[in-house]
Amino acid sequence: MFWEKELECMAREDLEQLQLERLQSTLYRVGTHVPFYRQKFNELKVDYEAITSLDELRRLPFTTKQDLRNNYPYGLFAVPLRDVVRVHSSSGTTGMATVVGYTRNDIRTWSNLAARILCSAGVTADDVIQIAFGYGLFTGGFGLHYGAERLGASVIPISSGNTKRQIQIMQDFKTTALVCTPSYALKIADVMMEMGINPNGLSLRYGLFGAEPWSEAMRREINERLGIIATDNYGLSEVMGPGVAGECLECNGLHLNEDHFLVEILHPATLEPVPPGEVGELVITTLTKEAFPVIRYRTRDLARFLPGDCPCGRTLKRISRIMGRSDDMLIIKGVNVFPTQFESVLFEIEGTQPHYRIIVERERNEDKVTVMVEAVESIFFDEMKKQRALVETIQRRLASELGISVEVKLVEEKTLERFDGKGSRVIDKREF
Ligand code: DLL
Repeated sequence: MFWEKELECMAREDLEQLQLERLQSTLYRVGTHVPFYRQKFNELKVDYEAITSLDELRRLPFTTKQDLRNNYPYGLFAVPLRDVVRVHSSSGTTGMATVVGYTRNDIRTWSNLAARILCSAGVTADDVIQIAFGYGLFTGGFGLHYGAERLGASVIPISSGNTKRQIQIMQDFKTTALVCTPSYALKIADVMMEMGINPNGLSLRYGLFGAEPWSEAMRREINERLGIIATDNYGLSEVMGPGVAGECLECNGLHLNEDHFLVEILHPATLEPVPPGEVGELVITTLTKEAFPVIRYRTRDLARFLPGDCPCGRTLKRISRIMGRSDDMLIIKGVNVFPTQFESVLFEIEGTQPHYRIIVERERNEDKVTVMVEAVESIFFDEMKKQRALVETIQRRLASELGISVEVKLVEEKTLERFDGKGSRVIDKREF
């Protein structure tokens, strides 16, 4: 099922021609309207009007989060405020927030791309879609809301939180698609169990999750517990919000909306392209944004291009799940690991619940990692031997798959805090 088949299934040659034309007009837009870019182009002696191939993208300057902060709040806008109909702000998980703006056309494009994401993940005009992302400065709620309306689905703009009410509404309004963070989907599944509600008795069929890293193991868990098909979708406010990339029902990587975004995958240190199929940092250039175009924005998000064609027929390139942000990577005793790698191991072990925390400390000049994980209730009534065996299994699996030794603490069910929005499962107490 396609939203814009002629664009989603374009021949590569035609797509590249479209990208080049759009890149040229974006460069003109920022070169003439944004002093920051005009200055950067001058410094690097880039004549943006002479860019005639996509390969020349590599000559263009990067944009970083710091550049956005230096130009807070409106310095990078390419249109006067009079033409801006909406502002949003990044969640500011890693420091001061940044502000982004949209023209009326930008909102139209965004709604269209969000509709494209929803449609490829199975949602149609016949669906009742519950949007449990926060509405506000965060782009998740409004972005997917406008997309769902554009698609013609019936939208329940419930926002996040108040989980029991979410479930009540899901039951009463016969919700067929749930949109939120994967962490919140798990919380909803937990609370549903507590309320004695069987998800099979609901109308829920699809779940579209994003805004934070998650693992294949977590997808399986959510699919089983809610009885749905869960897909992943990716975006960031600096570039637009949700709608940058999303999975189709093949559930095998996220199609990039390449007609609106040029995506490079670069080595985070050398900033050279990584060899095909290797993991690197996504660097994104917007091709159609009017109010807030960005050139080579360094997202810090790590992923790889997936090879091969997708059986769905879309020709838009796919990326893997986002493994994490380069700033989330933990270096433990010199080994690089991402929280999602812990998650993949923990979710596979019988006797544990999908709730955990990773605590990193420094003791006598050595990194020490403690993993707190919720265990099924029965284990605490069993002999100590069983608890010990579970702890040892977790330690062994983490050691063999991540190459680090950790302490494991089993905690009772429901002792770790749940998340309504983006989860944060790492507590790093080391001082650098
Ligand atoms: O999280 C936009 C969004 C809303 C995407 C709803 C999808 C659904 P920000 O608050 O600016 O925007 O945060 C962006 O979140 O750089 C990634 O690190 C992370 N992120 C977003 N989607 C995913 C995903 C929204 N599917 C930051 N997988 C990004 C992993 C994700 N990380």
